[in-house]
This record gives sequence, C-alpha cells and structure tokens, in this order.
Amino acid sequence: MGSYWMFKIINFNIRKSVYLYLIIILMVGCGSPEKTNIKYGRPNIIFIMSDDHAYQAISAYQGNLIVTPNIDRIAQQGMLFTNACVTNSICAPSRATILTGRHTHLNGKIDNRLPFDTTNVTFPMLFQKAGYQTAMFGKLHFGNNPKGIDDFLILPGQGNYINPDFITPKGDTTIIGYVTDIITDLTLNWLNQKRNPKKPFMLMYLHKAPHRPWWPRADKFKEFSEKNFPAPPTLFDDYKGRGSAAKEAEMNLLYDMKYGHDAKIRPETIAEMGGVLPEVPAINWNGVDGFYGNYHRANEAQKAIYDPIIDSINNAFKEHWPSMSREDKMQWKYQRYMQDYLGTIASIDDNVGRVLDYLEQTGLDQNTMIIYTSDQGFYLGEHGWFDKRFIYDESFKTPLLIQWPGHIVPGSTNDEMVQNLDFAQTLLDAAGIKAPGDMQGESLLPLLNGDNNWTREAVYYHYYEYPAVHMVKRHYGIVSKTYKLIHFYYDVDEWELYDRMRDPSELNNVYDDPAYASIVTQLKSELKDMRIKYQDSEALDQKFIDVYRDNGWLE
Ligand code: SGN
Ligand code: CA
Repeated sequence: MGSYWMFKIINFNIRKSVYLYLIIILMVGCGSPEKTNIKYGRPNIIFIMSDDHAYQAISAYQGNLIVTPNIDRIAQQGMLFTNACVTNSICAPSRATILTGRHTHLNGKIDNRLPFDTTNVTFPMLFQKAGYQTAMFGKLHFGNNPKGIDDFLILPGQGNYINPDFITPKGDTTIIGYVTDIITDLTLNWLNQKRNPKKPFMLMYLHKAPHRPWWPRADKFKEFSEKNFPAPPTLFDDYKGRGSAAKEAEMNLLYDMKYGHDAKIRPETIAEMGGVLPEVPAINWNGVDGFYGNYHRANEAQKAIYDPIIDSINNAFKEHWPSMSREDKMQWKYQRYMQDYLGTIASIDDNVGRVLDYLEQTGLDQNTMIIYTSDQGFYLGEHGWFDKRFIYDESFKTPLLIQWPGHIVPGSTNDEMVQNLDFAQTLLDAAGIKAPGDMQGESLLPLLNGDNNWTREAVYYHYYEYPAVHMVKRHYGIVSKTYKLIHFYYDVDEWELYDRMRDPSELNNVYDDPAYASIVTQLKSELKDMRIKYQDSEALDQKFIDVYRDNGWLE
C-alpha cells in the first residue's frame, strides 16, 4: 500500500460487507506465495490497461520525457509492438472493441455517451464459461457492470484520483487513498487472497491514470512540478497543411486547456489578478468547479500535503503571467501539463512494478501472459494538442507490450499493424478457447511466437463522437505502414492523405498533390473493400448521425 494514506472505508452506503473490504485490503502482502497453475496447462492472463497513456511516455518507446523502468520490464521480458493502434481513439469505444473483438459500428458503442449494449459477447464471458476465474479492478467506463467477471471493483464513469468511489457487486463504496495505489492494492489482494490457485485466471487491472485532469499523488506532484520537459517540435503547429478538422478541433494547449481544472490555478489566484483576465476567458478558465471539484475530494490531511505545492505553482503564475508572451504561456501550459500527466504515470510505473514483483516472487509469472496497453494514444503537445480522437499518429497508435515466458523471445520488437481489435482473439487463443466467428480481429499469437506469416498490411479506423467535447469531426480511414488516407465526412466532405515515410509528423496533406494521384486511387479502392470486409457502410454512418440528431446532440 502507498505510504501516504491508510485505507479506510468512509462511505457506509453498502448494504453489507463493507468491513470485508477493510479486512481484505489489510491482508495484502500477508499471504504465502502460491504455486503456478502450470499443471493445468492453461496460462493466466493479466491485462493491464491505463487510460490515455501515450507511448511517448513509456521509456521502452521514447525516453526523453519519463523513465518507466517497470513497464519497460514487460518489453525486456517480452515483445514491444511499435505499430499497435486502435480502431476508434476514445475511451469507452476502445474498451468495447477490446472486449468484443468487433469494430465500433457492429458492437454499437460509438462514443462515450451512449450505453454499451450488454447483449454483446465479450471475451471475459468466454473465459468464465471455459472455467477461468475472472476479475476486474479499476476503470471500465461503461455505465453498466461487466459481464463474465466474477469479482470486480470498478470506478463509476471516469472515476476520481483522490479518495475514489467504487462500484462493487455488493454496492458502492469509497476508499481513502490515491486511485493508482488503490487499484493495485485491490489487484494484489485478489491475486494473493481471493483467487482459487487451482484454477487459471484472467485478471483485468485497469488504471484511471493518466486521464485528465491529471492529479498526481502528492509526493509525485511535488517531484514533477520541479521538472522541465522538452517540448515537441510541433508545439506551435498552425495546422496550415491540414484540413478544417485539425483547425477546428478544440484541444490546443493554449486555447483549450484550462487554467483551473487542468493547470491547478486556484480561483482565488485569478481573483487576485483582477478577475477574469482578457487572455484567460471563461472558456479557458472553467470557473471554481474546475479546480475545486477535484481538490475538494481530498481530506484535510491530504490537502495539507497538496497545498504547499499548489501554492508555489500559483505564486509563480501570479508573478510571471502578466509579463508572459503568448509563446511563454504556451510553454508554461505545456510544462504544467507534462508535470502533472507524467507525475500520474510515475505512480502507474511504481504500481506495475509491485504487481510484476509479486508475480515473480510467487513464480506466477512463469505461466502468465502479461499485456500492457492503453485505451488509446494521446497528444503530449504534438500539434499543440492534448487529448486524442484523431487518426493522426499520437492518438491512433497505442502502447502494446506483452510478456509470456516460454512463448515470446525476451527483448523482441514487432512492427506489424496490429490493433486493439485483435486483443480478444489473442487472449482467447493463448488460453485455447475458441473465438466466435464474428470477431473481426486476428490472434497475435503467430507474431508472439515469431512466425513470419502475418499478411495484414493495413488497418481500418472510424471515429464518431462529434459534435462533442474537443470537437473532432467524424472520420474514417485506412492506414498502412506507408500511407494514411482519411475521410472527414460529417459537416464537411474532406479527404487527407499523409505520406508516413516522408512526413512522419503528418504536417502536409498531399491528397491533392498530382504526384500522389495513383496512390489516392489505390487507397480509396482498398478503403472501400475494407469497409465491405468489416461491414461498415454509408448507411451505418448515417444511422449514427441520426442517433445524435434524435438525442438533440447535433447542435
Ligand atoms: C472528459 C475530459 C475530456 C476527455 C473525455 C473523454 N474532460 O470529458 O478531455 O476527452 O473525458 O476521455 S474533463 O474536463 O472531464 O477532464 S475518455 O478517455 O474517457 O474518452
Ligand atoms: Ca481514454
């Protein structure tokens, strides 16, 4: 357990068994090591997923922002995928695709708003049916409880960083502490005390961090608030070479990231500076709730640790902000963003280390496939952005690291175009469970085993949540290692083509460049075939626009 705040159950709105949680949590680390279930032949699965974890913030991928020694261990002992991507770069839809092995337009979870259709078959249901124990701890983000899961404590919706609430099979509860530590404690407790060592297990360990508004644990908050990070070359992107979607998106650090909610500037600080400042309009400020909505979850003891750090950030802001240029403000926001975002990741890395240590100490690691991934990628200032949604690389790609002793050559890398669509079939295949014929991915086992018979050359992508927060227009596209063709089809009709080899930062749309005319023709035809293969269509595009119209969400 993190040394910060002892666990205490504070909310007695569960019908019964609240004390059970206290007892099980105190028992973490007290149990005896258990043997692997190797004699049963079937591997255990630990699926670790963080929320919005950019590959740029994992040192196995890129080391200039943060060192993540523990997550990197998975790559050192297994395989690092350098071209893993999602089918739809947003939270709940990505999770729905992971669970069902089906694209958004078929599983129906097009966005974060509409409910998940619980008649979908999910891979945990199949594991459970095949005799596996199943458990889930952390963020699901569906608005309904997971099916096929024996044991769970999940965050309601996005969840909270400090003293988070949890939904449990027995009711709701609040646990005092820092969310990343708590989710890990619950996970370790389950491994150590609750699972049946005679059965194989499929465990989903799902972090809330590093999702906005990026509240690190207080010690990490202090440590990271004193650091400076290198800005990406495209921080001041003016979106010139792109279409209207990039220009109209609302995810620019300078214009859309909020001083209160995101950068931890107190309402009192803005008041002392003369109220709503011209360069800090209400939209960029987010009022009192933006800051206090999160801060007030902390109790007095916790606030006492956060306060000096917040004070020092606020004092520096008050002193320097009036004389800062627009460029300075962009740089300031970028630093505040990275300090908090990466601070939350430091806790993830420590906690992943705790789980890996436990598995190694007990020998469980020998028969366990461990996956580390995120529900999508994220912009860390590239193109001046935060958030995700776009098919452009930083949000399209997602980290993927897999270890499985005896099956994967340690320290290997793979650059094939693999997707979150493939996860369900991969895990089922690893466990020897037959995947339903209507799953649309491919098992990654041949890649993990080092076979060279992978034939997929391009993948399909489709994003829907518009109009909505961040205002990223609906689009679909085809992506190969060399090209990316995109169609923004709603409220505009615009195509973009990027030459991924010559223009890896995706700054120049070459769709209208005559030199690429034959590539455009070829990719359009492949995209058409792909839409047929995956059963997507204009009729479905329209159906999902109509859903927004029927709900009054098109304004
Ligand atoms: C919240 C965030 C957005 C974020 C969505 C979706 N705003 O609305 O910035 O894009 O979640 O994120 S916040 O003010 O609440 O922090 S997702 O990961 O769940 O898809
Ligand atoms: Ca997410």
